[in-house]
Amino acid sequence: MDEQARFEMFAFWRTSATYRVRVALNLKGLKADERFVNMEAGEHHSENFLKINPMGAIPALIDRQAGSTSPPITQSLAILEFLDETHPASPILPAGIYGRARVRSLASMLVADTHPLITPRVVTYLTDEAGMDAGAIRAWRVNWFTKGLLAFEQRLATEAETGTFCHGEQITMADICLASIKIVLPIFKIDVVGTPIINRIFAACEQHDAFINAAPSRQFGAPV
Ligand SMILES: N[C@@H](CCC(=O)N[C@@H](CS)C(=O)NCC(=O)O)C(=O)O
Repeated sequence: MDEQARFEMFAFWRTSATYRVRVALNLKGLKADERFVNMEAGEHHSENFLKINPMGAIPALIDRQAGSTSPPITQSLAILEFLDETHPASPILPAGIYGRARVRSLASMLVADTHPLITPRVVTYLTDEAGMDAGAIRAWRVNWFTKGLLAFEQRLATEAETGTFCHGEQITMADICLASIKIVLPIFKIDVVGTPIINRIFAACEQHDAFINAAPSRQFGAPV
């Protein structure tokens, strides 16, 4: 029988936020036993899951070190920081304080200012309460993905720290968050044009096993 992994993660195959954590775990050579939360069946709204995350959002990570179990850690960026603090090898933040601030800022542009606008809970509200039809929902998604990615591209194009990856030659949280947005665009059949640096960086990430193995299509529950 396989040894129990140190981490337990509440996950669903196609979620962008879970992908971020999977990439970070892979980069650091860590494993998590995944607990499948079927979002299509609404399991993230179940009483049991709301005890894990009252926001009803995935992922949530539990650290079960020998002899103790952590409270659920939610919010992918908080989880990435937690993993980086507890497992500093293969860091996902740069060494300098200004670099760290830049990487956190880039990551937040996508995780805090872009992705939340296209989550199922927002789209459900827009459809059911605001009466938006499929065309209006598509325009909404295109708008927020485009605004977020073009602003991100502008920073990459104008800031000297940009390298092979978003911040120099090392994969950081900014690359993880960027890839987490790029991987969901095809699901929505959206193509944001005018982002050559983003495309180059994403192509570099896609060569890396940590990203390859985190691909939604490779996860339990993904359509064959
Ligand atoms: N800011 C959160 C976002 C979590 C989140 O919204 N996850 C999505 C899947 S990518 C979710 O569970 N959505 C449920 C819903 O919107 O109802 C994070 O980065 O962890």
